[in-house]
Amino acid sequence: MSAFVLSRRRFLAAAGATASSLPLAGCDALDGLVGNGSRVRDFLASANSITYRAQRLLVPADRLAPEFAESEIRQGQRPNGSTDPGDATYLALKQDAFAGYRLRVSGLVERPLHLTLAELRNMPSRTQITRHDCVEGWSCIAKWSGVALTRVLDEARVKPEARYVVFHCFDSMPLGLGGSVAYYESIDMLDAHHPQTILAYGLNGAALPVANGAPLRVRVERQLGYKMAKYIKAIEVVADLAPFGRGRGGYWEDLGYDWYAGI
Ligand SMILES: Nc1nc2c(c(=O)[nH]1)N[C@H]1C(S)=C(S)[C@@H](COP(=O)(O)O)O[C@H]1N2
Ligand SMILES: [Mo]
Repeated sequence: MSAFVLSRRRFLAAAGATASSLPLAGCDALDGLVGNGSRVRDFLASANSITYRAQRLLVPADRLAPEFAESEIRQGQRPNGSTDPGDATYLALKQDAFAGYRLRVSGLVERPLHLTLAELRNMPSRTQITRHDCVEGWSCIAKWSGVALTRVLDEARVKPEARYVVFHCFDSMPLGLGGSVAYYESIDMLDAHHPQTILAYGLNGAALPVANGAPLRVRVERQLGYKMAKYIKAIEVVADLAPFGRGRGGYWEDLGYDWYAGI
């Protein structure tokens, strides 16, 4: 089991190093390397599905990620990726301290929802001190507060054919030559219903800062940092990931990272 995890980490480190060591102007190179039908991409994809199935078989569905004591929080959560989205819709909401924010929950649900921050905060909350591992090789221990995603999904009444939860974000990221695309991510229903998967609105005892994804970001504690979408605009429950982006289940996945980033 530990040997398996170790080789998994090594594989991720290697994959991450390849992608991140490409020069910035290398979007083209990256696209070529991991474009549809490329051998590199097919290899990464097949290794990923083996890992995903192996972990789903070996790791109990409800296994908890380690939690820590307050004394183990050594610094603030290091902001990474987007830290100050400039998108017009986001800026308008931020100006008003997110009073106009509504979390949209749609897709394969009986009851689509539009939840205000106050409504989310009034739902039963969960606080957990966990370690965030970024694929770039750094970690941070922080205290996160929010509502369990499973509660929100229960409220929306997920239909039986649901397989994934897609998170749509406010921030846009570079993609291709001068283009940009909204950050998005996805997880399976097993992680969506996991007790530590929360929609967080609090960090280290205060409101979630803009740098870390205000007003709402997801914590998926058994996976790497890039799975934990910040600046969540909407949640869509789906049976298929193909219609989104380039069909790989997330912004970074569309650039060649693993969809399942279990740690
Ligand atoms: N919307 C959005 N979510 C995102 C990112 C981003 O750029 N945009 N970066 C990801 C990555 S790579 C990491 S490590 C974490 C960083 O979260 P933090 O800023 O709270 O440390 O957010 C993830 N979620
Ligand atoms: Mo990351």
